[in-house]
Amino acid sequence: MNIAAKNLPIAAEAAAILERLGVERAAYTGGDLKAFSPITGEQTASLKTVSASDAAAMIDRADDAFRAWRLVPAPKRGELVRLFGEALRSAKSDLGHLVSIEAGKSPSEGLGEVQEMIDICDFAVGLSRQLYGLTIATERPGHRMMETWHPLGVIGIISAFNFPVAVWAWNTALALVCGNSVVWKPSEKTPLAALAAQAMLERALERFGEAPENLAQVLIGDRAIGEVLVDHPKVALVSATGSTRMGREVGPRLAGRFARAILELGGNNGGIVCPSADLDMALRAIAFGAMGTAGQRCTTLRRLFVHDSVYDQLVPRLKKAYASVSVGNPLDGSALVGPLIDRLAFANMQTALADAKTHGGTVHGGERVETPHAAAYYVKPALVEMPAHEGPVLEETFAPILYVMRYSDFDAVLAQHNAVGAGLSSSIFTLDMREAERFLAADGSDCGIANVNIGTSGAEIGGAFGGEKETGGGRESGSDAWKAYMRRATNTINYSKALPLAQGVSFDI
Ligand code: UN1
Repeated sequence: MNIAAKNLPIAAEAAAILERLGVERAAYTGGDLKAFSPITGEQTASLKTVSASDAAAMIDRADDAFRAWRLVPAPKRGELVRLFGEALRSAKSDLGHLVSIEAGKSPSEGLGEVQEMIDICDFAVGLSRQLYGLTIATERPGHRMMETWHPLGVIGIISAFNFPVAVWAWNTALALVCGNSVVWKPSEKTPLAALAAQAMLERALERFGEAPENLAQVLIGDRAIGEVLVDHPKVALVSATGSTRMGREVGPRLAGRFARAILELGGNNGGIVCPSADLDMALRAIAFGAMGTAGQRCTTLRRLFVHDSVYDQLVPRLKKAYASVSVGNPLDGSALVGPLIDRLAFANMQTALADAKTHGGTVHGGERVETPHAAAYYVKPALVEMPAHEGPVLEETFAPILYVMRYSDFDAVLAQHNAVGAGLSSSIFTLDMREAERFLAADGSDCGIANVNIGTSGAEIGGAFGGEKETGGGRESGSDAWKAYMRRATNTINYSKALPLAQGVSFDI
């Protein structure tokens, strides 16, 4: 971390980083969108926003860029993403620090977010030589059948405050190697990190030299600007991260114009601690999963089912960890839990805790931690012992609340684990291979991510990221997620002198 910068007020620190990263001052001064740091609650900048008509024109220009970029060979497109990864490597500490300033993450988590960007760049560079189609056996003699993957169009990205730059990078790195242009609407709560990340891509574009203008653009603005992206006929795919409520609006609008959607919505992630679990390991995994990033990851552990036989060993230790965890300014030293993003997040947390009490829950923690900054919202993470799987337990509250419940029967707990709307991430802690395999089987966890002996959060690049049910069904970043960013053509070529018809049909004229 930049020790010298510590003495600067947070706004000056952010400005110094932006300047080092080459973002023009005019972009974040004198505008109408105010940016804040949740660390102190103070204003960091005021950004210029775009109007709806500007946004539409920018999307039109992105379509022009797409038409040129799609003709650049994929491995060459990969070279741009390789340069992007290099720019990110050189800016890692500055960008990580800015993520901490804007999202309130610990230095290690801020840097981790940038590392995740670098990792997806490496992944995408390799992918740029592996956008494979199949050759398929055909029933017709003298014919060849194959599939080809082509670039798709303008890709719209709507990202959330909690991963202000990594999720954009997941989408952008894949979209670019797949031959698409990108238009990004970042969260209004973290626009400075967006400007900085965009500047890194622009640095790469400059070094690359031959990319069309407007290949990647940022739309700074409010919800109405996001709507322009969702409704614009030239946007072929929108990848949107946010609440299930947001997805319920975005999904049908995209479907209405037959555009593609990658939806990364809420998570209400569960963990099961079985009788044979390594409790030391489970304790650490649960602590990071539930309290890390102040409970503001979509993969945060929110529901914990503990077997009766180990409940009285594990839960007192967990309570101790909750009582002693350091909460405070994440840039000041060793605090593991930083602030909530804003007052509303704090209010939502308090509402959920009050609701939990009316359902018979016993709440440990959850109170505000006072700091000199009246507009910053720090809380003690809350561990809530619940008598039943009901009430607020069934909903995602984007705050550090872990609901803990007892169980005695494995089949019953598996059913309960799956009995929520969301289906993002899940974990089981067990040394019993029957339980572990059952959790991963067709009748096990119904989530897009199912883990054994690790927590629900902190997925790495390489695996497909996303979830089922109300999480929206989208997959990003790893595995074959790239296919969503391309269109598939099936090609059948006849190199014979006859014209046999498939299915033995005859049509002789
Ligand atoms: C998110 O919270 O939107 O698995 C993304 C994780 C991170 C990504 C989280 N790699 O927790």
